[in-house]
Amino acid sequence: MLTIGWLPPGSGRWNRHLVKYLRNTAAYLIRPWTACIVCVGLLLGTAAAQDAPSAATHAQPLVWIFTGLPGDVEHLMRFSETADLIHQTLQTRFGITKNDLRMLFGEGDWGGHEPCTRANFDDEIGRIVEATRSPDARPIWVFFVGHANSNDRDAFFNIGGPDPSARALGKALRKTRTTVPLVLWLTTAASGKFVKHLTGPGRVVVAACADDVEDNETEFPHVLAQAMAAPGTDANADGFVSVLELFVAVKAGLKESYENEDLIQTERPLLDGDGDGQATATPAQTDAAPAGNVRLTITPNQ
Ligand SMILES: [Ca+2]
Ligand SMILES: [Ca+2]
Repeated sequence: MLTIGWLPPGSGRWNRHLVKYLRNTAAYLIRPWTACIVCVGLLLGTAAAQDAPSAATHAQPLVWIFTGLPGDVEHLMRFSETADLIHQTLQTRFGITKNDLRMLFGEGDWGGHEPCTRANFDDEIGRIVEATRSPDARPIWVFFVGHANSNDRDAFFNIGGPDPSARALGKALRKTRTTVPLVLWLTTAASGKFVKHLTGPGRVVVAACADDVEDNETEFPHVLAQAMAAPGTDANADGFVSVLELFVAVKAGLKESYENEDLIQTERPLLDGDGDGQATATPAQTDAAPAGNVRLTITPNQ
């Protein structure tokens, strides 16, 4: 109760009660505002914690390479060469250890890698989710290489056994922790159709083509493998190769590749770096900045 009752004005007791009354009134008025300020502060703090890159943003990533069914012998040889180059470059140029690198390839036993069957694929996707939830989680890069196809409703990555759909893959990856950077290299045909299912906070998604073109096969994975190995890909010479630098290098490589073959370029890679599902060929700062911040460290002897 905020009252001073009746006392003779000007008496010592009156003054003491007046001071106490004013103090109580001020406390009463300030309390809700203080609570609001604390709440807003906590909300901002939480938002900042969610938006802030994980402490391990620049740690070397864990990497998965999924190469699906390659097709005929000619494609088998080409995809094998490309997947091996990515696999080798990650180890030699970027110092990714074998323990941090998983590759599934085609069918049967090819190059000592486990086959990319549906069961193995699902197991590895489960491991990716688990890895993001580990207390000492590091960034994760995932490469999808091979073939894919689409219909009006969905797209499918061609592997041994039932093909995982873009929708199913998106659902399986929904439990990843968003503070752990996740880079998805969708290098196949129809990859543009995967983007809306796989985009999300903390993710950088690169697709070989838009969702309405190139439903046959892409040059993207082969150009990407070359770019990863090329010294010039570290365009700003800072000792790191970012997703953005790789994306820019692949774009240039594709342009050159199509020009050399005297073909009209139908394959235009897209990047979504801010998780809004809008992937573009010329990323705005909101997409480019996150893609520039996720990177591979070049080992000192390279
Ligand atoms: Ca760089
Ligand atoms: Ca975007």
